[in-house]
Amino acid sequence: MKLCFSLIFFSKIFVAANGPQGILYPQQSESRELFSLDGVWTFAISPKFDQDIGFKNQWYRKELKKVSKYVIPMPVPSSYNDITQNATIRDYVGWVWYERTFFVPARWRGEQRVFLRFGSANYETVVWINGVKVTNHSGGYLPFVAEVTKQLSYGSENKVTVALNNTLTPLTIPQGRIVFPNNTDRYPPGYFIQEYNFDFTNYAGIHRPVYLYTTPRSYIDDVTVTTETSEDNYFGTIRYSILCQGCSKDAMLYTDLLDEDGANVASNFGPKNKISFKRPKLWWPNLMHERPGYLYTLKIHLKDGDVEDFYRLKIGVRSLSWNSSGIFINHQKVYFQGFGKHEDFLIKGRGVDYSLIVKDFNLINWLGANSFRTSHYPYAEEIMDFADKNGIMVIDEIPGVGLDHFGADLLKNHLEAMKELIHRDKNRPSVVMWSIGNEPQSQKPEAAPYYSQVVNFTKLLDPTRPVTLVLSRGYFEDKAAPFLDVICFNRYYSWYSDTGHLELIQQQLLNEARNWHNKFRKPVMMTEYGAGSIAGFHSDPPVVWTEDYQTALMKEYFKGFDILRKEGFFIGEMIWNFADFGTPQESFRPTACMKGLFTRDRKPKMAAYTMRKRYAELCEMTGCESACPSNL
Ligand code: BDP
Repeated sequence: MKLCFSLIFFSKIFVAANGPQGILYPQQSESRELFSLDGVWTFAISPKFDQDIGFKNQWYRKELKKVSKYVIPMPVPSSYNDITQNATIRDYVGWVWYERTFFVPARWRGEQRVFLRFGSANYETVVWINGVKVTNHSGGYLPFVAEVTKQLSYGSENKVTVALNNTLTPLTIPQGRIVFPNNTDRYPPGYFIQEYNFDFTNYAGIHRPVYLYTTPRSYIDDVTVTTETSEDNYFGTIRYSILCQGCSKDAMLYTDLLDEDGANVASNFGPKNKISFKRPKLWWPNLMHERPGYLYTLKIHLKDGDVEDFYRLKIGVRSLSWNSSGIFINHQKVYFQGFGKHEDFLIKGRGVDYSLIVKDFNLINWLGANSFRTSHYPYAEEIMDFADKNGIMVIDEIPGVGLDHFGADLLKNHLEAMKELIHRDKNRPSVVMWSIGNEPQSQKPEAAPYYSQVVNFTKLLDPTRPVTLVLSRGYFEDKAAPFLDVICFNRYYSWYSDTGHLELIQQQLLNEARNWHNKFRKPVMMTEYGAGSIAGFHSDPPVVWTEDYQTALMKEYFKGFDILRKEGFFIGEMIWNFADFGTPQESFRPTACMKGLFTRDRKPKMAAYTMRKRYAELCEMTGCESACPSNL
């Protein structure tokens, strides 16, 4: 393959100014070591009415078992809610404490830097190493990292302590509030409840892997990659910029582009450069090509005097563009066929679990889907890796669910979460759209300046992807749509409105989708529709909560979608939800939200078979014929 060097060979190396800025996924390499701190940690909750006791009494300087009467084992990663038989722990709101010990090899002393990285912990987190605070983080769904080189004891035992608080307030993303009822006849003194504007369990805990990893003193701190293809897809271009930490001005960076077999396709050097080459193997979405999800490896080699660092980043080469009627990948129009999901499972709640990830991607392929939305928060990097590899397009959503008032302080936190999300996922080919939230009260006048700022900020950080916000207010009142590239809307015709009247679905769907497009002249897609069903409930003619009703409802939507798709502006359908998922206790929910195609433990309902057939037929109509499932 021909190699094309750009003109910026000798541009100055980028040296990060104030400590680590990157949040690259930790990995082993010729120059890096990686230790997992996952396993069983020690856990304690704070006494309900003395929430600050752990801070006042400096629990992080002691052993938890010596300061708390009730110390139990707790798996990491996992939510803590469903692990015990204790309802107080399940429903706990406030500060909980985690602790574990670990050894650090003596060989790490000296020339290495050591970092401690959490994939996520919900929501407010403070971390100490050997009693010394090393970092804190707000937000439940994104990674954070601290350099701990100086706090560790080498060749001996160390202790990490984590204090974590799941309380949601009007200023957190997502919002919540603590409500103290004032009727003392009915509630004991100090009684309060946590309320929030969403229906999924606010699982809490250390939800994603915890790693300790090393880098050399000078190291590759961050990489940003964008790709494009020529109009005929004959040329691919990869642009990259690399941030180096601790590097001298003479440090050199080299890059090799490797194909999936490890063969070198192109090489280049410099901190900011481009690689252009002929006949790239493109990253295609599932169903748009026989070989979806092709990934290259960008191997980065830093040489700073006698220090060397190596980092390998998986990248997909694809172009992404959009206009008023569609989104295009590699210059071909995309039709989304997928669903909203949740990170949710029995016992572990929202904890990362590879068996569930692999199972879910098997089911995604079995269904013949090409996309999902990370409703209603960023999913684990381990899940996103599978989306990249499988060619599953992702609408990557921030946890801004159900926002109902829009002040400057909230905006600050929203922008920070956006920044962290883009920082984490900017290089993923699967991410084809940013979603800046779900179902806000976007009819409020304050929503206009608020969302215009979130959109501008998002575009400033990443101009290469379209931005959406998932809407539920009417097209006639919504104030956020003018700022968006794509209109996503959620509706539950014949479920929450006109319950039982399946005959109204088509009319309502057609009118509303057309009105969104006519008013705003943007591509439109439906990001939620559906009905609850309890597996095993049946009736003919169908009634609500039966599997029959759920499938009958879906078929009415399908008829509407087919009409809309032919009108050119309607770009996708995502059912709510992939699987049933846990909710807080509510009298109208039988332990979970039951709108899944699968039960919570991944057994197919009738709806799953109906969807599988639908997506196979859709593929025949919109996808690449030879990529469609043939065995139905
Ligand atoms: C929608 C929300 C989604 C809910 C769904 C429902 O976006 O999170 O689970 O309603 O009620 O409004 O099932």
